[in-house]
Amino acid sequence: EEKEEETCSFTVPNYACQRRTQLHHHNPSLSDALTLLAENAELNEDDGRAVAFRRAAAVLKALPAEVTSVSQLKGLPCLGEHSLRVIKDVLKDGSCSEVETTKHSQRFNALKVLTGIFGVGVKTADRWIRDGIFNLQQLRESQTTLNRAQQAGLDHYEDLNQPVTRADADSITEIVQEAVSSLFPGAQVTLTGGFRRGKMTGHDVDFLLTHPEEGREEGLMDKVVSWLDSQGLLLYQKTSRNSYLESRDGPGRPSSNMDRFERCFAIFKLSRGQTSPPAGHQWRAVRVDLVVTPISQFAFALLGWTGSKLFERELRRWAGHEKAMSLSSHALFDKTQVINTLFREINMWNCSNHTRSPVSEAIPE
Ligand code: DCP
Ligand code: MG
Repeated sequence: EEKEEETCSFTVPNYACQRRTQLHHHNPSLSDALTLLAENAELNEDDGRAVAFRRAAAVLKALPAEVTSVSQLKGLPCLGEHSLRVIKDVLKDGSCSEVETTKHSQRFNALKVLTGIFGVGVKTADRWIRDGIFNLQQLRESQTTLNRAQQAGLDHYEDLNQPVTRADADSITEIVQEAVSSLFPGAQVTLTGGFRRGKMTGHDVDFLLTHPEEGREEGLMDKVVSWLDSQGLLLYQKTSRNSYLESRDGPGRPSSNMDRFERCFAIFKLSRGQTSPPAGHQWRAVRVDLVVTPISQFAFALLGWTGSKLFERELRRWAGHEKAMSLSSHALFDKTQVINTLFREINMWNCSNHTRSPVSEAIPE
């Protein structure tokens, strides 16, 4: 009887957004191995493979006990041949040669260090590697021209690759809160991202700003950013405006991963007293994202910005495949109704112009 229990297999729902996943779980060595391969795939712009490894890692994180044999995984979703091979190796030898080779490869490490610079993506990092630049020292010594973001990223590399603590996040929340409520009474600040999920550390601090009256959020970002800047609290900032209505994937087509809210990518200068910078330092640099949303889209923005990235991706996939709905950080659409509305509009246009006979609706309501 005991033996049967030992080899008893697990079941988990198909989509990550249907599962409860704890930060601390039973299979860290397996999920770490798969996550490293996902990271490597991302650094090599192989998104399909990256998502497959991320999904496999997420399944292992959701299991109620430690896996001791691959036979327990029979019938679980998201575990492809490649992931199963990695799992089998780790269970048998404690490590997987593909993971070890990747972990020690020059290209993987160079890509990690270079994309670890704020403002540097995989394309830039890959170009630098082809130019013989593999680390920060080589980058500093080279004649490479950096843009403003990359220069700030390189200047504050140490700080920005140091985890942001909950205390840092709280200090920054206070600062942003103070700025917003003195400049825009009634406007609201909400901490999102990993800290909203209860994580104790993160790579940045994410905020949503809104105003309970639609339209009153206009001008909020400019004022807040100017105030923060005038107080000497910003080491870097770049603000992009809201482009939702004019975008190709605008209201009816929320397809792209990136949302289109007005957004500020900033690097805060957080002083001693506000938090605990490294010993001997008076302040530390912290990455902060500020996003402004009209109240009518706030719920979707809050859901979309709480993460994790895989959770959001899976929630959208579930909405699309299982509910025929389209979810973004801006809105939730019933796809059948959107299509029918389109057909109705075409018919109205055709009939009023007497050009064609009506087309039928695609999906009966
Ligand atoms: N997000 C998104 N699409 C974007 C930007 C963000 O879906 N273009 C969502 C998913 C993220 C959340 O917003 O979980 C915040 O982004 P972060 O990159 O800051 O991720 P986390 O806050 O989850 O992680 P960390 O703790 O490392 O900051
Ligand atoms: Mg974050």
